[in-house]
Amino acid sequence: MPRAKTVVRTSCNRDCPDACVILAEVSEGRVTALRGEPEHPVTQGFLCSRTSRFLERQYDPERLTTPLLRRGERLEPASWDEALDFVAERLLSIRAESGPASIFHYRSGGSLGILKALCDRFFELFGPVTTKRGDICSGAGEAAQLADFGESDSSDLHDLLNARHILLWGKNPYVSNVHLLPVLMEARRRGARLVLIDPVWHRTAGLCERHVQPRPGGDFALAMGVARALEEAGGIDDEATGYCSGLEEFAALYGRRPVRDWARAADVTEEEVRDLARRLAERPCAIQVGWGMQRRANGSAIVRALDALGAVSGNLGISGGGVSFYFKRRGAFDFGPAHGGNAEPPPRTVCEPRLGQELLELDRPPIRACWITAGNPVVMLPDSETTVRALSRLDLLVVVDSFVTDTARLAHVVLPAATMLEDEDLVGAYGNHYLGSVVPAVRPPPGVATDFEILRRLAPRVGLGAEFGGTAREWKRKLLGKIAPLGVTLERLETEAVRNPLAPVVLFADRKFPTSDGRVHLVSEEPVELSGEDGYPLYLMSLSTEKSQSSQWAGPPRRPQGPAVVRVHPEASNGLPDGSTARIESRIGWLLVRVEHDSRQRTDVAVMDKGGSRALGRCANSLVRARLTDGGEGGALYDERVRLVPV
Ligand SMILES: Nc1nc2c(c(=O)[nH]1)N[C@H]1C(S)=C(S)[C@@H](COP(=O)(O)OP(=O)(O)OC[C@H]3O[C@@H](n4cnc5c(=O)[nH]c(N)nc54)[C@H](O)[C@@H]3O)O[C@H]1N2
Ligand SMILES: Nc1nc2c(c(=O)[nH]1)N[C@H]1C(S)=C(S)[C@@H](COP(=O)(O)OP(=O)(O)OC[C@H]3O[C@@H](n4cnc5c(=O)[nH]c(N)nc54)[C@H](O)[C@@H]3O)O[C@H]1N2
Ligand code: SF4
Ligand SMILES: [Mo]
Repeated sequence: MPRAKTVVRTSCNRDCPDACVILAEVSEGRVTALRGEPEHPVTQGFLCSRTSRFLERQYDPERLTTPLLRRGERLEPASWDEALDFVAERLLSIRAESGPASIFHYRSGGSLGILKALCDRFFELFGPVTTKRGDICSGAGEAAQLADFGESDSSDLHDLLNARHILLWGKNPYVSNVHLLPVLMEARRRGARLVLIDPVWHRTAGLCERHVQPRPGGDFALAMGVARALEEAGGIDDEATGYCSGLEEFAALYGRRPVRDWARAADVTEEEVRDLARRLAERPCAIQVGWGMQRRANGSAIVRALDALGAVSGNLGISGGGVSFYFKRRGAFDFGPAHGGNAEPPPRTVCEPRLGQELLELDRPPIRACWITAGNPVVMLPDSETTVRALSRLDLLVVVDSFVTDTARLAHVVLPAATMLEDEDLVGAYGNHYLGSVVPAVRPPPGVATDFEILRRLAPRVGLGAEFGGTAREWKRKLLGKIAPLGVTLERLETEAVRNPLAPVVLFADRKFPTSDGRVHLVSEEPVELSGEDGYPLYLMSLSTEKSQSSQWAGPPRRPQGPAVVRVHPEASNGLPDGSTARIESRIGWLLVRVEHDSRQRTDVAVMDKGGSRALGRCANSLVRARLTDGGEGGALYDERVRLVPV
C-alpha cells in the first residue's frame, strides 16, 4: 500500500534575500522532499542548492536531540529541567550580584524569523541587559542609505523588468540571491543590458555583457570617475537641483580629478568609466548594490557614492531605475507586542564586529554571562581567536543551536533548537516585498524545542511566566496587527503569495525623501582606506558559497574536511603550483590551504569560502582582524591582506 503523503506549505527562514515558499513532502512524520512553490512569483518552483540539501541537516546524526550541560571539560546530556534550572539559577544570581549589564544577549541571523524577536523581549524584561550594536552583515550600507535617503528600501523586484540597463555592483546572485536570476534573465530578454562590477570573477559575469573588475575597495574612485564622466557627457539630470542637497559639494568632490585619474585609482580603464556613465544617462538604469562590497573600511562611502550616482543621473523614483541595497523585511510587522514594554534602553552595547575585544574590555561590571542564539560568532565574526578567548572566560555561556558549533563547544549549556521545518514563524524578505509564514512540517524530535518554547519554559523560572503566555500562532497574529486590517491574515499568508501592502512599487516616486529636508543628501567627502602592509600582497575575499548558509554546511560530507581551497591568479600564487598545499598567512593567523589557480581573478585577491569550521582549520575569520567600516559599525571583513607561503 502506498504511504500517505502530505505536502506542507511553509517559508524558508534562512538569512537570504529570497524568503522562498517551500513545499515540504511529509510521509510518516518525516520530511522526505523539499520543493519550491511553483506559483510563487519569486520562488518560481525552485530552491537554492543549500536548502535543496537541507534534509541532510535535518536528519544529520550529529544534530542535537537533548540539552548539554558542562561537567568539567565535557559537555554531557542533561534533562530540560536540569538544564533550565541551572540556567535560571545562574542568570538570577549573576543579575543579583553584578546587575543586568553583566549579562550579554547576542542574537544573529541563523533564522530571520520575526518571532525570534521574542528572545530580545525576554532579555529586555529580564534586564534590560547588554545587547549588540552595529551590524556585521549590512551595517555600512544601511547607514549610507539612511544618511542619503532617510531609509533603505527598494522598488518592487519585478520593476527591474522595466530597466534599460542593470548594473550589478559587487553582487553575485548565482550564489547569494538565486531568485534574482530569473528576473535578470527576463529583463535581458526584454532588452535590458547587464554589467557586473566586481573585483572577483564569478559565474554572474557570464550573464552580463561586460565585467568591470576594479581593485577591491576601488569603487568609490570608480563612482567619482563615473560622476565626472556623466557631467562631461551632459548626463546630470536637470531636475536634480530640486531633490538633491549638496550638489555643489558633490561636484567639487568628483571634480578633484579628471576621469582618467579616477579610473587609474580604481584600476579600470577610462573607457570602462565612460561606458558606465553612458548607461546611467540612458535611463532607466537600475543599480543593484551588493552586500559584499560594503564590508570594507570605505564600504559606507562606496554605497553613498552609488546613491549619489543614482540621484544625479535622474534614476531615482522612476520605474526601472533606483539604487537597491535592501528591502525593509521587518516593515510589515508590528513589533510593539514583541517588545518588553520596558522603557529603559539597554544599559550598554557591544559593537558586533568587535565582539571578542569588547567583551574582554568591558568593565564595571565585566560581562559574566552570555546568551547566544541563532549565531556562531566564533566562526562568523572577525578575529576568531579573541572571540574564543572572550567566550571562554565567562561564568555562564548558553548557546541555543541545533548543532555543537565552534561557539557551542565553549558553552556551559547548549539548548537544542528546532529547525525551520519544525518551527512556527513569520518572515519578510530583504530581496523582495513578499511575506511568508513558517509552519511546522513535522514536530521537533523529542528533546528538541523551538526558540519560542525554550523561552516559554525558562520564563516562569525567572519570574516572567505571565509575559510568555499564548501560543506561537497567537503571537504571529499579534505581529500581523499592522497589516491584518489591510487583508494580510495568517490564513492568506499560508495559502497564497502575499506582497507587503505597505511597500512601494516604485520607491521615492514622488521624489520626496524622509531626510531632515526631504531631499537626497549627496556624499561630499572622500573616505580613507586601510593601507596595505609590506609582504601581504593579497586581499582575502572570504565569500558566500552555494554549498553553505554562512557556517551551516550541508553534506555529505556535511562539513567539508581537509584544507580549505584558496583561489588565486597563477601570478599571485607565489610560485605555488595548482593543487599544492600551502600556508595562508595574515598579520594575526595562518591556515593550511589548497591553492587553486584561476587566471580570471585579479592578481591582488585570494578568494575563499566564508563560514569554514575553526575546529577543522578552515575558518577565514582566524585571519581577519576586527576592524570597522566607515559607517554603521559593520566589519571590514575583506580588507585583510594575506600571503601564500610554501609549507
Ligand atoms: N549560498 C549562500 N547564499 C547566501 C549566503 C551564504 O552564506 N551562502 N549568505 C547570505 C547572507 S548572510 C547575505 S548578507 C546575503 C548577501 O551575501 P553576500 O555574500 O554579501 O553576497 P553579495 O551581495 O553577492 O556580495 C558578494 C560580492 O561582493 C563582492 N565584493 C567584495 N568586495 C567588493 C568591492 O570592493 N567592490 C565590488 N565591486 N565588489 C566587491 C564580492 O567579490 C562578491 O562577489 O546573501 C545570503 N545568501
Ligand atoms: N569572513 C567573513 N565573515 C563573515 C561574512 C563573510 O562574508 N566573510 N559574512 C557575514 C555575514 S553577511 C553574516 S549575516 C554573518 C552570519 O553569521 P551567523 O548569523 O552567526 O551565521 P550562521 O552560520 O548562519 O549561524 C547561525 C547559527 O544559527 C543556528 N540556527 C539556525 N536556525 C536557528 C534557529 O531557528 N534557532 C537557533 N537558536 N539557532 C538557529 C545555525 O545552526 C548556526 O549555527 O557572518 C558574517 N561573517
Ligand atoms: S536559502 Fe534563500 S534561496 Fe534558498 S530556499 Fe531559502 S530563501 Fe530560497
Ligand atoms: Mo549577511
